[in-house]
Amino acid sequence: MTYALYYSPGAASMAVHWMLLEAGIPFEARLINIDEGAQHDPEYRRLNPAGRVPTLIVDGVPRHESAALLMLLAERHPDAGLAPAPGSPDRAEWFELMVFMANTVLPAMRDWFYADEDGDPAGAEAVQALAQRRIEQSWERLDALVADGRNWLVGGKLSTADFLAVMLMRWSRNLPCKATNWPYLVPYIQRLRALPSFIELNTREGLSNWSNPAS
Ligand SMILES: N[C@@H](CCC(=O)N[C@@H](CS)C(=O)NCC(=O)O)C(=O)O
Repeated sequence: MTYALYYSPGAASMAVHWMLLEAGIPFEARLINIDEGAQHDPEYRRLNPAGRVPTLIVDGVPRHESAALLMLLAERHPDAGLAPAPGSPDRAEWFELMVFMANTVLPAMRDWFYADEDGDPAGAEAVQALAQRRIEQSWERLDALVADGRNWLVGGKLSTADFLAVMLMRWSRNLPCKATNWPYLVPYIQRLRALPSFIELNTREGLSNWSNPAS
C-alpha cells in the first residue's frame, strides 16, 4: 500500500496527515500551499479538479474528501484501531459522527471562510451568519457528547472522529464561535493536543498557533 498526501498547512488535509502519523503509516507528504494559490496549478488540478486539498494518492489513484479518506484509511489499516470495528456496538455512533462532521460542520466552515469566493460577495454576511449558527450548534452537540466525561468522541478510544473534530475546532480559533468557548470541549481539546502525533503534525506543518500551554 503506497500513499502520497497533498496537503496545505492547517487545511482540510490536516486530519488525514494526523491519522497517517498516529497510525505510523508510511507516506510521502507533498506541499500544496493554498495561501500561494498552488491548488490552481494545472498539474495539481489534474489530480484534484476542484482545486482543493487534501488529495491522497492511494496505490497510484488520487482520492479526495477528508472524511472519506479517514474512513478509507481506517478500513485499509484495521490494526491501527482508529475506528470501531465493523459490527461492533460503537460502529453506528462512529458513522453518525463522521457523517455529521462531513455533512454539517465542514460545509459550515467552508461557508464561513469562503462566503465571498464561493458565492456572491454581496450575500457573504448572511452566509457567514448562518454558518456561525451551524458551527455553534455543532459545538453544542459535541460539547454535550463529551459532557459525560469521556476522553474520546466514540468507542472509548482515539478514532478518526477525533482527528476530524479537532481539526475543525482548530479552524474556529479566531472565529466568534470558537470551540474553546464550550466548557466540556476545553479538556477534550487539551487531551487531543497533548498527543505526540498532534505535536509532530504541527511541527511538520510548521504550525505553532494552537497548542497546549507549556507546562
Ligand atoms: N470537503 C472537502 C473540503 C476541502 C476544502 O475546502 N479544502 C480547502 C482548504 S481547508 C481548500 O482546498 N481551499 C482552497 C480553495 O478552495 O481554493 C474535504 O473535506 O476534503
